[in-house]
Amino acid sequence: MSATLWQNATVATLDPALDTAYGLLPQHDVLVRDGHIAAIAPGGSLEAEHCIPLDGALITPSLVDCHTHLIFGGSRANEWEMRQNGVSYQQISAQGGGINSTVRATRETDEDTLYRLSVERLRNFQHEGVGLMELKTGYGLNLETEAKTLRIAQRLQDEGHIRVSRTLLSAHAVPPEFKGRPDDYLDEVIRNIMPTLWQQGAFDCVDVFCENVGFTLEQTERLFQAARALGIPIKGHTEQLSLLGGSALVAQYGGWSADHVEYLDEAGVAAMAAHDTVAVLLPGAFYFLRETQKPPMDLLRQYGVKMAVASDFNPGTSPFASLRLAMNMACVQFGLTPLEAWQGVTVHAAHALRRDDFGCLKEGKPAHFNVWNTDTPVDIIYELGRPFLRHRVLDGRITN
Ligand code: DI6
Ligand code: FE
Repeated sequence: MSATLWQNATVATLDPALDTAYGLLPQHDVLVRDGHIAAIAPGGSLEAEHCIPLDGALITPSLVDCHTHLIFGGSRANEWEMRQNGVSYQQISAQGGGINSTVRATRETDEDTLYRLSVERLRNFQHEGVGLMELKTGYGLNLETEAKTLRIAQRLQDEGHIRVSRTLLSAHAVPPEFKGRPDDYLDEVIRNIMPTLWQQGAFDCVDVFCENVGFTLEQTERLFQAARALGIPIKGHTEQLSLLGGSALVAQYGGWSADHVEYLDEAGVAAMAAHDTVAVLLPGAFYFLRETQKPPMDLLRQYGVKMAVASDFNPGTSPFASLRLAMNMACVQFGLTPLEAWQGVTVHAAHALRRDDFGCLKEGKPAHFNVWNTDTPVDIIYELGRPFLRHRVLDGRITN
């Protein structure tokens, strides 16, 4: 049995059971045995054959990005340039732009190329200490390409780049071959795409874009009923651009998280609190779309809804491969405290994925943690661009 002692660290456990901010334990040692945290104890009280002195450096849990659309082909940079030059979104859409331009490119890009692109897009997240990432489909919109996307997600984990949670977002948009027939496409998702891929064990949770420009509340519920019948966990993109009641629906179906939630009302907040549905805040899209309606922060706090923060990395509305940037934006734009932002990418993000192997640091959990070149958690959010990460550790092994 090999054991490693990480000595004299400032340990921000983020353990909700501790009553200090950040669950902070200064001058503590962390003992790792067989890939798990065997003990966290005051410095000098533990021994091991292999010691790594840290001189007060910060240890935190691995970061968790619980909402991304990382796997896609093509680029929409040209569309953004057109928009900045005054071309309207309708004109761009009429020329085949928007989500469906990414769908076309994702279908056309071969699997190895798409995999290599994804590895490249992951790199900055790895440098930021992200250990677990949720990856959505939703740029395939047919069985073949949704399956291809999920194989790539699995391969990113199998080849050691990152741990993944795989989400089926086939109900993201209506693909061109079903243009004007959203219910027929939804039938295809419910009868073919979702059950086929679920039977293969290809994904962990199903998602939907419930919005005026996506799927209606009724269509969303039809998807959730079909998912429930198969025992598939659900979540939703809800209340991003308007109030449809999608978040409350997600909660009623016992959903893991309702994501975006800028237009959420008190009834929705209450439903989420009652069902332990996490509110996933996505300030990157809010910023990039120049939105003005902020999530109801005071209500979320008042009802004790857990809040996560994620990158929403995608080519249309949040092309930012940085969870640290999302943390900063969540603080500056939505008014989160730095502590809330830290909880949002650790304990609450792990809960949004129902993954208790990640989240906080405590005895018995897998040793997924980061060592940073600072002793102050707020530095990671405050001084963007400075590469604070010293080590990214997964299952007790240094991965960088
Ligand atoms: N909400 C969004 O902001 C993105 N998807 C979603 O459901 C947009 C994705 C894109 O434009 O490619
Ligand atoms: Fe999204």
